[in-house]
Amino acid sequence: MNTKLLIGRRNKLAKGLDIAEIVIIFASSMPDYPRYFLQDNNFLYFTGLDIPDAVVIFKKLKNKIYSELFIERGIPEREVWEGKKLSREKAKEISGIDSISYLDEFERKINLHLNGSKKCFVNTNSGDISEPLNKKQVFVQKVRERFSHILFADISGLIRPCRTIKEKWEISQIQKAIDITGDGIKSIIEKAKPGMMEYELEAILQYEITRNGLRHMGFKPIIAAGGNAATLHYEANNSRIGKDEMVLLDVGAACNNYSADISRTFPVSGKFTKRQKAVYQEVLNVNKAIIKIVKPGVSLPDLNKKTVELISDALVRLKLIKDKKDYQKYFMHNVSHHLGMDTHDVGGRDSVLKAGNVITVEPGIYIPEEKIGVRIEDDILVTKDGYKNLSKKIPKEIEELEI
Ligand SMILES: [Mn+2]
Repeated sequence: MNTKLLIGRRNKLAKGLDIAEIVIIFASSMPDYPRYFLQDNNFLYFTGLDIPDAVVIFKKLKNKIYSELFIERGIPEREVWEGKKLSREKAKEISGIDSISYLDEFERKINLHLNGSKKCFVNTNSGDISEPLNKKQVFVQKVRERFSHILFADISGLIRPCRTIKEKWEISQIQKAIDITGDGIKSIIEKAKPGMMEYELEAILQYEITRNGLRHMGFKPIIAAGGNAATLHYEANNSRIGKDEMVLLDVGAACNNYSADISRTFPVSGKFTKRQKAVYQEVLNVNKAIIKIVKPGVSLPDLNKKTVELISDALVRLKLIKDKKDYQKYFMHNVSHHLGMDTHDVGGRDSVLKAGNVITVEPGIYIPEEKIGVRIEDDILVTKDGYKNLSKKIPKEIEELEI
């Protein structure tokens, strides 16, 4: 990533800030095994740094933004065990931030900055009230005691205008994640056989992703055979796949924290049953119809409304409901969300689309009593005059899924 991009993002952030406002973003901490380190997306977005336990602050000075970064100081005795910490020079080179201090100076320096501030934006990630306070919350608590005049606010509203409009570089990261996810999906469809466990298909996906240079997935993959596909967030992936079952995949690799989010449903034996094909065709038609209406000015609720209309008609045709109002029995989620560094990215459920947004389109029909669940999800870039389907190369036509 080049520093120009990062500087541009920080300048954009400055536009939403007033003098006497300060932004404090904490990096993630290193978790215990078996969880792997995953950087805080806001920290990564504004610094480009993938290191744990750092802090960055932003303040508006006249028309410019002042940035200061706090990183861990390398202690030679510990570095023998843990490896070298990122140097100040290297941190400066990657982030383009000139003022770099060590974390042991954070408390003293932040107090000076806070002295003149009226409002402070922090990425607290408030979380579960039964959990012990995380270090960000401890920080906020301390500052509140010391500076009772400072208002605190969560950072999400401030960063939303930045992160929802994707830069070219970000789109290329999402595209790479999608393409590699697509390779994984194709490989799964090729290798899947009745009698295999769902987690064997997960292993194929993980292998393809790793082999192609990405280290992890953007979210826990859903690999759901037969009736499991009717559980929307089925993540156990530990059932045996039956002979005539379809398998629903809802998966996405992550590239530099940018996630793909793709759903495909295929017949494990290579042939749909008549009923499966009928349901599949209906969902596919809705998927295509909704993608076609994506353009700037259309809102996510507009997409939902149209989806409900189309799915209700389909459910009547499939003889599942008589009254269209009953559609919720077989379709119970939203058709779209923003996609980016977070799989369900910042942007909100009610947003009006703008060029540069990336969203999912994911209609589905779930019939637990028939052990059928179909979802077809594509990732769509909103362009100036319409859309670009970033996942159009991943097979979804009936002929492509049958052998
Ligand atoms: Mn999705």
